[in-house]
Amino acid sequence: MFSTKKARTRLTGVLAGAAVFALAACSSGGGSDDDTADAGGNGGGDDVISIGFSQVGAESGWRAANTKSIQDTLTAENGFDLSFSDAQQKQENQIQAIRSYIAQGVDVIAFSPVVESGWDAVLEEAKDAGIPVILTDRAVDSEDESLYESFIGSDFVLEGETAGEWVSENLATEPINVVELQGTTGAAPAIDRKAGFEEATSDNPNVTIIDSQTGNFTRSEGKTVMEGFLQAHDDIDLVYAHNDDMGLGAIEAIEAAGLVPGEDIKIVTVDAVKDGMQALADGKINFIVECNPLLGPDLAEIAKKVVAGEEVEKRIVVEDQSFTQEQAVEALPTREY
Ligand code: GZL
Repeated sequence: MFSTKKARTRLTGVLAGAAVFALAACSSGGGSDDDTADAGGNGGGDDVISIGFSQVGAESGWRAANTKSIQDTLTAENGFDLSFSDAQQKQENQIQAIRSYIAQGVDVIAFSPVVESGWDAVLEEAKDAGIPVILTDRAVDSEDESLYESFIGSDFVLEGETAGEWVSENLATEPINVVELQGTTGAAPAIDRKAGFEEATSDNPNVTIIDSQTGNFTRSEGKTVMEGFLQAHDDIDLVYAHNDDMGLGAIEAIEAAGLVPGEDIKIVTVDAVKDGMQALADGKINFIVECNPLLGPDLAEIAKKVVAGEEVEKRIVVEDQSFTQEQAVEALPTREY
């Protein structure tokens, strides 16, 4: 269990608070309800949790939904004082943000690491400062699991396997040439979705990945890379895109080339955000594996437990589902994101 700065401060605060209360009781009473008098000195009251969150960026519809879930949940009404930063998909910006939260003396830090590697030094600094860290959405490859309290997110390998199994069973009953739009280079979802898809299709000789390149999880880069694939290959049967946004960019490129997405070239993606589900319902995408972005409530619950010094699970995997075109038509009216 991480003896958090807040937990230690709370004990000190209670003693100090008792002292302050005793003094106030002797005085004319009144006194300010200003929380800055809090022994924790963290700007909020004793019960307010100050949390610093470093977000990857605003690169996709998934990221927008994830940010909304976090900002809608970590509110003052729910007992949080949230400091939020957008790293514009740059690791150096996230490291800078985490250092600023350490300097600020927040009770807890949470972040979605844009890439898996290069975090040990800054996580050591947080640990030395007695500030617990929670990972959301994406994982880090640190050997030292004491550097973070918990990971909350999806199983990206399973997402890739689900996509691959559907392709193998539904499309690769004859030889198919696949082009892959990878997510951000070095990001856990890109590494794992690639591995899962390859694992699930490795026993089907009909599946051949003829090209694979990063589209950085964005619609514009997905379109540009797909334009290159169409220039380089005249026998593409399927696009496997690591997220809806790159798949939507591929649709634009396919249509600009005079081909019909979902028919001439099939498309399988991951996320199941509204725009992707609409394209699936419209027949331009053939199958989508969901990646649930609504991580705010889980993060709030874990943060409260961590700050209270309670044990938490090291890895909390959120449930994902998948959708065919028919299922998308049914699901669209009630989708939250
Ligand atoms: C997955 C998340 C990925 C999404 C993309 O948990 O990290 O990043 O699949 C997003 O849409 O950009």
